[in-house]
Amino acid sequence: MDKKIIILLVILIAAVAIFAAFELQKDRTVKLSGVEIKNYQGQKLSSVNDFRENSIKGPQFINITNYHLEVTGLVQNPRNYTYDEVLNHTSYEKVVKLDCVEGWDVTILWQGLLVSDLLNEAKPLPNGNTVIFYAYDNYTTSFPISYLNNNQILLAYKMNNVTIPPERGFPFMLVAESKWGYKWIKWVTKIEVSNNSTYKGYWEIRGYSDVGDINQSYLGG
Ligand SMILES: Nc1nc2c(c(=O)[nH]1)N[C@H]1C(S)=C(S)[C@@H](COP(=O)(O)O)O[C@H]1N2
Ligand SMILES: [Mo]
Repeated sequence: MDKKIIILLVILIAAVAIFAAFELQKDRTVKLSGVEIKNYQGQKLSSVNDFRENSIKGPQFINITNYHLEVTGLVQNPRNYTYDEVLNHTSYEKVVKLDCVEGWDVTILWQGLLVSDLLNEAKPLPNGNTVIFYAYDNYTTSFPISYLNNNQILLAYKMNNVTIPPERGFPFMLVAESKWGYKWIKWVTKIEVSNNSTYKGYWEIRGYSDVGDINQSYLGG
């Protein structure tokens, strides 16, 4: 081979290596729009940065100007909310721990609205026994409607007092209290009332428990 070509190749490989090394050095810290709180009523909280990013398609960056949250399916009154319209509901907060099946957990102060308030506005039909959540990355998961109505389940827009960052599910993440992390759907775009009580979401179809209770194994069930 021509000497010049070999030199050029060496330079090219070196450039790629330097670029890759630089990318790896980049700060992986999630940027926040405020000061995250670390304690709540004497309880020590985890940080937004203590999560491990393992989403099926990586972080999703939703443009809020085009965003809508749809509440649809077996309802009398289907709704299509803008981000501000969703925020314009009574807000609630509670400290809840998320347990991922990978073995890590985070304890966070969540702020959001009650899923049951959205459902009440849409007026589920009597045969609507299941609620299917859809996300921007095509992730889905589902719950019995009674779980959402009886446990004050939050659709969160803030964690530790700051707006949920894109990496963690902006604009909305479901706080699926007492359920494994894979039921805590991020980047929620649609809430569908259904009569399909055996619906299986993204991980459920791949063998994870549909009930997904943290006091039971996530495999089978
Ligand atoms: N839309 C969407 N929501 C999702 C996921 C995902 O891949 N896509 N991953 C789930 C899993 S497995 C966990 S543990 C939690 C927290 O994930 P994170 O640490 O990647 O934020 O989000 C859940 N919600
Ligand atoms: Mo997870």
